[in-house]
Order: sequence, then structure tokens, then C-alpha cells
Amino acid sequence: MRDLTAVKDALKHHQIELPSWAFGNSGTRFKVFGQPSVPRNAFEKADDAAQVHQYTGVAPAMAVHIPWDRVDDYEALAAYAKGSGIRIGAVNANVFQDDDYKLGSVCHPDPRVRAKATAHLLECVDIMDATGSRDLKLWFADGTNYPGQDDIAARQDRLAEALAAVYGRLGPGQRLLLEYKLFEPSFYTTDVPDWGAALLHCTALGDQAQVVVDTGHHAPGVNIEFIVALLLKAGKLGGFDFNSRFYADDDLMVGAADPFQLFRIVHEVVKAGALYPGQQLGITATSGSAANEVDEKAPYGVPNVPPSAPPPASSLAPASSLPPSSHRPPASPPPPSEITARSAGAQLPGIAFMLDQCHNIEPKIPAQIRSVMNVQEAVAKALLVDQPALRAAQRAGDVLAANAALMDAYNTDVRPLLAELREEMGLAPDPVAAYLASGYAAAIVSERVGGAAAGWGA
Ligand code: RM4
Ligand code: MN
Repeated sequence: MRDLTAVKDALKHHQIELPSWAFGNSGTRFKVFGQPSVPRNAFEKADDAAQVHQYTGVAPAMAVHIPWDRVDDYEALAAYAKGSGIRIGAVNANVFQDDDYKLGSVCHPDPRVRAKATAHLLECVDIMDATGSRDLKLWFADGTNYPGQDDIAARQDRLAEALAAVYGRLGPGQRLLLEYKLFEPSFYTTDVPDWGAALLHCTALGDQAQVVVDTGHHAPGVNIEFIVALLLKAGKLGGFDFNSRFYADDDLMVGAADPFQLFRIVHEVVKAGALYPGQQLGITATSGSAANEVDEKAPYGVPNVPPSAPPPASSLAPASSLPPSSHRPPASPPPPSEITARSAGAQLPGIAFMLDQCHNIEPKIPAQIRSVMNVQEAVAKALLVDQPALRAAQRAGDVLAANAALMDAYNTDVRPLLAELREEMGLAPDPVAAYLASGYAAAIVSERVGGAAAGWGA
């Protein structure tokens, strides 16, 4: 029998971060279809994000994207968000929409352009200081279109140098999150194309640098949960950019295209005790010893938390200056005390569960609510996996029983459980219906007249 109280408790602790840009106009390279009532600035985006949190109760942070969300007073923006019941989440840098960046930003062959791009990244850390944001999220459009266009290895050195400068500027408790993407806008090489490249750079930088997995940034057929499992083991999973794709980087609502993949990804997180700081391992088990079977081999021995203070500047060497890995001493295993602490469900990671989506044709606020609900459904199902039964089947080599343990959870209709959870939290059981009935959508249509609607490039 599953402990549904513990499952609901975990769901109450799990937080999802909303992207400010999801509330603005967006489109494809063919057309942006504007929508009435779209926010005109970051404050109005915070109003809309607060609506999503109001009806779901689990989305108390809004990521910002600079310069799209540039304001005169970032402390005022943070205070405004706080007054609306949310906080400012990751600060996303934008070094891909300036004429100077045609051949790249921090990897550009011209040092003047690299310096300009690095200055913007450092400005984003200033904004983190002002807003109290923990995470700097970096995605680079850098790459090349033609063989021979630039030197692949030299571009890596330039990237490492810029990342080291930014990393050295981080304060205690702040993180640099590096996001990879297979291709686009570059079509021949991309400078951070995959988790291997991102991991190499983050490892060279130090504990405060971690990798972001955007679910739309892989080749078709890539097993994303495998990547997630390995990054978790290395203590290097900083967060997700959740969205769905049918073809490339489609940025559709998370859980729309492949809810089973989302479940499989989240299941790896739940198993690692990384759903939220302090998540108990084996949350669905009936007895403590059975629940902690997973710890016998200490699969997640590396703590996934940033240290309280950054390493000294002298250790911030660019990746390219490191000796080959075979010449480095092997990473030492975590001390036993750490494993014990993990087993007790003590200090655990701060993975950012961010959405990165664009609502080109659907109304934006209910689409964000739907996305949050889709993530919650995947998390609920992952929490329902009978871990002791799964382990037992795996150990016995019982392929069908092991697969059934996963599928039983995935095929559970968790919507009644989530409705019950919301009622316990003082929320309406159906967040989309409650939002639609609230009158907010009509109110912002009449209020937001004049000014320029936010959108791509706004
Ligand atoms: C990129 C990447 C980044 C996002 C930009 C707008 O493809 O996913 O996370 O900030 O798009
Ligand atoms: Mn992304």
C-alpha cells in the first residue's frame, strides 16, 4: 500500500519555475501572432506569473530574461514580485540578439565582441544580487554554419575563459547553470551542443557550476533520463528547462508531446531524492529499511548542492588549461558521513524545475497552468512507483515485473489525488477552470491598452 499522505506532502514541497517570456508574444520565424492583454513589461509578467501560482500553489518563481525584462530598478521588481506572492528565479542572459553576435558572442573571434558579451553576463550577476536570484542561466547561440568557418578548439578556449570570468564573480550560494543545445541557430557546429560539453566546462569551473537539461535540445530518440541519471550521480544537474517537442526545439507545453518521457525523467529525480531539498528517499515504501534499499550502493553519493562559498579565484582556470583527465587525480569518493546524511534525507539538491516554453497560438496564462499541472502529474506518478517492488524485480532479473512496477505507476490516474491535494492547500481542484472563471483574462484585455506588448526581442 502506498503512503499517499507522504506523496501529497512531497508534491506540496516540489516547486516549478515559470519563464517570464512565456507570457509575452512569440511565434515562429514565419509569423508572431499577437494576443490581446499581453504584458508590456516585467511587472505585468510578474502579475501573470502570480496568477499561475495562485491557482496551482506550486509555482512561486518567475525566471527573467535580460534584456527582455530590463527595468530601471531590479530591487523594485523583486519587491513587486514578492508582493504578488512570487520571487524572481533564474536570470537568463541574452547574447544572441545583437548585430555584433553574428559570428558568436563569448566564442566570437573578435576579442571586442567577446568582452561585450562577457560584460552582459556579469551584468546579469549584478541583477541576481539585486533580485536575490540564485541562478544565472546561460545558453549560447554560438557556433558556425560552415566547415572551416572558425577553429572549433579555439572557440572552446574562448568559451572557457568567459565562463571562468563569470564564475569568479558569483557570490556565495549563487550558481552558474550552463544549458546545451544540439543545433540552431548554428547548423554546422554549436559550441555547447550536448551534456558532455556542458559537463566538461562545469566540472572545470567548480561546484557552483551545473548543467541545465532543456528537454527540447536533443536529437530525436536520445534517452534524456539516462543523461539526467548521470548528471545526478555527478552532482551536476542544476535544473531543467521543460518543454515538449515533436521535431526540433518546438517549445510546446511540457507533457503535451510525450508525457511518458517526462515521467521517466522525473522518476530519476525522485529516485535520487532530488525533487526538493530534504526529499526522503523511498517515500512510497511501507517500511524504512525497504525504502532505503536504494542506498546500499550509494548511487547518488555526490551532494548536488552548491557550497556556501565560491572557490578561490586561483582555482578558476579555463577548461583548456586543465591537464588531460588521465593526469588528474581521480575524484575522491564522498565521505561516509555524507552518504549517511543523504540516506537520512538531510541536505539535498536545489534543482531548478523551470519551464521554457512559448505559447504561440494558445492563451498564455492557462497554458502555463496546464504545463504546471502536467509536471505535477508526472511527479505524482513517479512518486507512486513502488520502489521496493521495483528493486526486488530488478535484483531477481524479472524483466516483466520490473517494467510493470513502472507502468503501474505511470498508468495510474493521479488527477483525483491532485484535486484532493489542491483542496488540502485551499485551492480549487481544477486550476484552469478556476482561472477562467476569475475574470482576470477579461480584466487585463481592458487594462493593457497602449504601450508595446512584450515579445521576442521586446
Ligand atoms: C534557447 C534556450 C534558452 C532560452 C532561449 C529563448 O533555445 O532554450 O533557454 O532562453 O531559447
Ligand atoms: Mn531552454
